[in-house]
Amino acid sequence: MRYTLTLCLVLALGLAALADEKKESRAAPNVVRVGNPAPGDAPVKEVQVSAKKYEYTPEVIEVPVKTLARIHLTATDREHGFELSSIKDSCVKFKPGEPATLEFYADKSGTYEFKCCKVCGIHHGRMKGKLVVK
Ligand SMILES: [Cu+2]
Repeated sequence: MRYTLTLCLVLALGLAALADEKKESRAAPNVVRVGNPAPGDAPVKEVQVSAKKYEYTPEVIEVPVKTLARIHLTATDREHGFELSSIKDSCVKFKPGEPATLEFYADKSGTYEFKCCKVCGIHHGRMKGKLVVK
């Protein structure tokens, strides 16, 4: 009997710890990190990008190499997406009033195309821009 009680207590504590962990990982639901992880001491460049049918402002983002680009995405008319074409699973979607942030550590210089990854209308396919790392 005592053994069963102890076991129940241990299980309950374990579940509570699990629940806590889940809460923590959900703390920042709208930040998506893509690509290689950034070293802890990497400089950060904050960039604001707004999206509407069918363009991003700005269309060209410049980030110094070996910098963490923290790209804050807002939509002004309807839901849009932002995806780095050459980076797998980098699509982030965001709606008016529900911004999102994409973090990308630019460890190599080059030009990364980005595009909308949420079908947003007839000219969705031309909604593109460039992230220039130099
Ligand atoms: Cu679109």
